[in-house]
Amino acid sequence: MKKEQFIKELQKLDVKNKDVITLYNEISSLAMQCAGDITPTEGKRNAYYLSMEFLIGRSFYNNLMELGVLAQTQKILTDKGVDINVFEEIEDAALGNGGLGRLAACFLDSAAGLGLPLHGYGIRYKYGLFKQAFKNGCQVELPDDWQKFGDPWSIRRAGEKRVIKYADMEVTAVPYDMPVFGKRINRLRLFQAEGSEEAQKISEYLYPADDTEEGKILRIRQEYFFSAATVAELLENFVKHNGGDFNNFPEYNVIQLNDTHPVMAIAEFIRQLTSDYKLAFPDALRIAKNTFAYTNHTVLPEALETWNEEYIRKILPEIADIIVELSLYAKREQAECGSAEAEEMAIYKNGRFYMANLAVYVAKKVNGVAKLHTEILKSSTFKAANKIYPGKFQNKTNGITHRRWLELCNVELCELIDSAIGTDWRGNISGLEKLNGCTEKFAEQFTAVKAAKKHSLLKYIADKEGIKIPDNFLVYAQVKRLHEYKRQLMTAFAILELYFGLKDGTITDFQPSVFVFGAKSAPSYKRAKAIIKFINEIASKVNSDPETSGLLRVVFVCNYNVSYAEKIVAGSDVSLQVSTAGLEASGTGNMKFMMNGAVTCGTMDGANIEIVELAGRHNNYIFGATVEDLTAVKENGYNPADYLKGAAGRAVETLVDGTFSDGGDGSFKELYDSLLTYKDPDNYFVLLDLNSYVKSLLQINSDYKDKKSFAVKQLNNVANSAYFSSDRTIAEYSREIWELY
Ligand code: 26V
Repeated sequence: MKKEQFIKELQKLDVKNKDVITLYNEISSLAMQCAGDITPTEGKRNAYYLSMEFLIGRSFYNNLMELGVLAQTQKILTDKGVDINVFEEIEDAALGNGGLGRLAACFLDSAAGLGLPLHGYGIRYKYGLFKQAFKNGCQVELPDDWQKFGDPWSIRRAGEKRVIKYADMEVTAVPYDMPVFGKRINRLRLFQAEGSEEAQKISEYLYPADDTEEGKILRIRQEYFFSAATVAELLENFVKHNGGDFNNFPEYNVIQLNDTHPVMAIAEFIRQLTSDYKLAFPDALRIAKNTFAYTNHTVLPEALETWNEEYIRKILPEIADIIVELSLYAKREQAECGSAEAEEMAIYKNGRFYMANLAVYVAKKVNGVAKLHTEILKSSTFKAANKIYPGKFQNKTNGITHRRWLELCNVELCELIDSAIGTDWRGNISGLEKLNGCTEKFAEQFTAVKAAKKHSLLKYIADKEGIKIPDNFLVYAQVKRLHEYKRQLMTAFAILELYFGLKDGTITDFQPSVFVFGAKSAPSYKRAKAIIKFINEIASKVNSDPETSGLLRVVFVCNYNVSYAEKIVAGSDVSLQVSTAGLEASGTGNMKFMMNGAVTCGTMDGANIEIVELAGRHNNYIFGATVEDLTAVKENGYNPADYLKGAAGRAVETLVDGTFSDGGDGSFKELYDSLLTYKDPDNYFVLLDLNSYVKSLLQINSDYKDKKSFAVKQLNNVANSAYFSSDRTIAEYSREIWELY
């Protein structure tokens, strides 16, 4: 980056009579011009990250920070009478749904930061994840036309377009390149589908509804579309730069599959090697086995992708043939296994393709995303495969980029850290550990920083949501996708218990507290939507009750996204991570909160376990059943009604006793039934853990009275959060999977 040139040009920029969007585009384009070349270094070893989602968020501030010109840009703009914060009007690029997509963005950032050649490949959706509005407390989805502000951070590469063929149509994949700035510039290449109206649909929506055959086929088209375009490009580049001997392909290329969505790339790789380059199937398979690695991000059975063979055969017959062939090879290799094990590992059974099993069979390495998750993969989800492929499974605990999630979102805390331990930690995040020695000394200053960040958050919430929360409130936050296993409903019940307790005087001496929720529900996920409505009903009641509103408030922020998260993680005191043990693969929000000095109130699940291992259990609040406890509970027969005594019962009954209205759609009764009357009720053990959850929340509330000792707990979390920088995660992938060092 020619920084000086950028600064010079910026100084010359005429800002008069220009609206925010024009200025945004002009300044961003200037940065792009000064950035330099963004083509991967050909001829060398590169790693490629294939992902259906890249949840980049807002690029403007982050890119200027990475380029080292953010502070100067702010100053120059201020001198010209422009407040740099006006660009917050530019909405996020939300080309992802949640943790999986944000992880992909954090990984690209860290690799560039570490100077490692990792490049992203995905889809340039016309519309990102829907924008959320609330109507009578219910979620309504609106299209997210993120490109309406322009897309100055992408370069269209029309010269590198290629045709992707399906049995019934042809589609042109046009690459758009986005630079990823750091010590080196890496590239995120997103393909846009062009051609007929049908063709364009392929890159129109992220996760189009797939409850019909048509929807499922569109999804298969999407997965194949970017996988095929990527594979074709990598093979072509290899021939051009590394000679024609594909045996050497794995020496120069490693392809990481982010969950099962890009697993079709394996079949396509074999198809192109055998059909276009005339290799024998066994050779192509051997090369694939040395090229691909796969990351699993969930153990929920309903989220492990399987496809109806018929659908794939209809639009991609050669791919269907190859998957069947692969399943035969796998079976032969796995012949020594018992029939139950063979069944568990089957790639093709009962007319369906099991994409995770295909990935596990071919990938040279398979990884989980937190210690517990990897253990569950090895001992349960992929038990048989772990037995016959020892050493294939690895753990790579997730991380988050501390540049966006600390340096960008919490300048004030960073300055305090600088004053305590100097600035070296900014170059090497493990330096944060030095803070361990001075947590007592800095507790008061930390309290002041937290108060300032909380003030900005609460002001932002007041402006956006129209709900005013006083600055002295303790902030508990639960922000993440809405899903039953994440148990936002359990938090809702806990709030009701606090509310009733405050009203009837059984809870006294309570520090004023606000619960902040942020979450989108999948559009077709009725129960998750009912939970949103329920929480919004609770918020209206609690916030408008003069008896309690000085002590307890609830806010469900609308359209939670990366930019909102940047404010919430910096301004909160308590991070709620309360998933059913064993079900949250890792979580990454938990890490963002920790790094910004929120204590975790959570279950022994995902990366929470590693968080408390590092920051100390006494500095966090762990409650609820563990994986082992749940195994025992299930064996003994779980009856949720046993846990309805007292306050819990009263909270749960509000679903059906007329306290709240679901607008007449019966959705609250359905939630109630799912907890108490259906077969295998309360699948996620909400009632089992509710009591200990409320106790934990009250303990936090009581501990908060001693501001100093609470701040020490929070600082101990900051001091031990370096491990959760994605720089550490990426260094591990690079050494142990990608062999980039
Ligand atoms: C997808 C679906 C789709 C069908 C309905 C149920 C359901 C449930 C979960 C998912 C999640 C798919 C994968 C995913 O996003 N996993 C997340 O990956 C993060 C990054 O590794 C990790 O931190 C989160 O714990 C994990 O849920």
